[in-house]
Amino acid sequence: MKLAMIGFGQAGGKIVDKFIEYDQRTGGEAVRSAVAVNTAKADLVGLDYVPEENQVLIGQSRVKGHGVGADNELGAEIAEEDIDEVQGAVDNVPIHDIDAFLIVAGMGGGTGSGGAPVLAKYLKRIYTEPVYGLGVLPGRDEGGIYTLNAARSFQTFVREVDNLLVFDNDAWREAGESVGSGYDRINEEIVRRFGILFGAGEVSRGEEVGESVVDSSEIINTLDTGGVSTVGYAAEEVDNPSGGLLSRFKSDGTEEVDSTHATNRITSLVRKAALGRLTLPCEIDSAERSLLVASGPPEYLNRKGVEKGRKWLENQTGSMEVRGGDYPVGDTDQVAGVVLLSGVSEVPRVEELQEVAVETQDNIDAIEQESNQNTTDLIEDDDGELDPLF
Ligand SMILES: Nc1nc2c(ncn2[C@@H]2O[C@H](COP(=O)(O)OP(=O)(O)OP(=O)(O)O)[C@@H](O)[C@H]2O)c(=O)[nH]1
Ligand SMILES: [Mg+2]
Repeated sequence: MKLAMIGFGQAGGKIVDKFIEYDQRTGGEAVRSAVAVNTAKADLVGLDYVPEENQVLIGQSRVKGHGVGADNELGAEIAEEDIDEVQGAVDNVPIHDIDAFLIVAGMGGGTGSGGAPVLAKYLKRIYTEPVYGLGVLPGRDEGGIYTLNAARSFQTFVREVDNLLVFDNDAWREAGESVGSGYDRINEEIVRRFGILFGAGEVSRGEEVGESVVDSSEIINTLDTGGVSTVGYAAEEVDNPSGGLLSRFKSDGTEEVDSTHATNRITSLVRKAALGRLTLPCEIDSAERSLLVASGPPEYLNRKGVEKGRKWLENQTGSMEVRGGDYPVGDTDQVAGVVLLSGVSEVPRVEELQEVAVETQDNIDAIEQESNQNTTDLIEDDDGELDPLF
């Protein structure tokens, strides 16, 4: 699937940068073009792969290139004011050649969490291609302002995009890890999962064609539920290309992969992917639609494994809308199963954020009421009548 990726804010830019690096490393072609938008100059300078002409510094007159300091209302205002500058970079995207837009942003800060929903709304007005989001939720230990930003921005972002793919930093942090090296590891986990998912559906890359290759329209149909999506992943090392313990010899002396083993491997990887740690933990039977992708050397992929995996996933999710297929990758020694669960509704972390958003709104209302009351008290006469202020 060919994407125009737009990284908004620091996390967004770094993750898009990593996607390009991943594509180059694996020969993938998911990132057709890449744009990075930020209010902080230093964050843009730190990018290695997003081309300089596609790096957009917004809000210069307001924050002088120093970022918005986790003020997501300011982030949203600046995005609205400077949307033409973002459009200038989007003009470089060969729209006829992309299947969708993907806006990537951390939901806890100011620039990405405020700006990403504004950009999504704008792109949807101008273009007919689907606009997806990849939203990164902050860790619970990051503090109140980050949770609050995420709580507010998440709801707006879900509303504006055609589907919001979510990665929850909180489910992926590890004790004792420094923030910097932690993000490097986490970003690697992000691009591996979404890289296989979006890399699928590209048969034009001159690789061997698999038995039932995933088409980008199947990814789009799966994401058509709208709402929130999550991704699972599991992989196993194999000997490539000439087999090992799990292979047998063909009559001409060359080795061949045992197809029963290959089938079982795929179905077990699908189970592990769906039942293991998801990018956003949730009840998998609350998914409306799902898609499974089996990726790896073509010898190790087979239709039967995918079919059995699909049946299993139908049972688990209680949904008939389970799509599936191969993503053959010549140059790898891993077979991987990736499961996309779309339109999930039972997500504890999202419910928690919604509660925070409601509570905060109640607090704001209460404070406003109180200050109105104080103002009223100040200008009320002894007779209880309101006097005009001037
Ligand atoms: N997975 C991941 N998350 C990150 C990374 N950097 C930051 N985050 C998360 O993203 C959230 C937002 O941080 P930034 O992206 O730095 O914020 P910003 O959009 O640049 O906004 P301001 O810095 O406030 O202008 C944080 O709360 C972190 O949870 C990263 O490299 N990877
Ligand atoms: Mg920043």
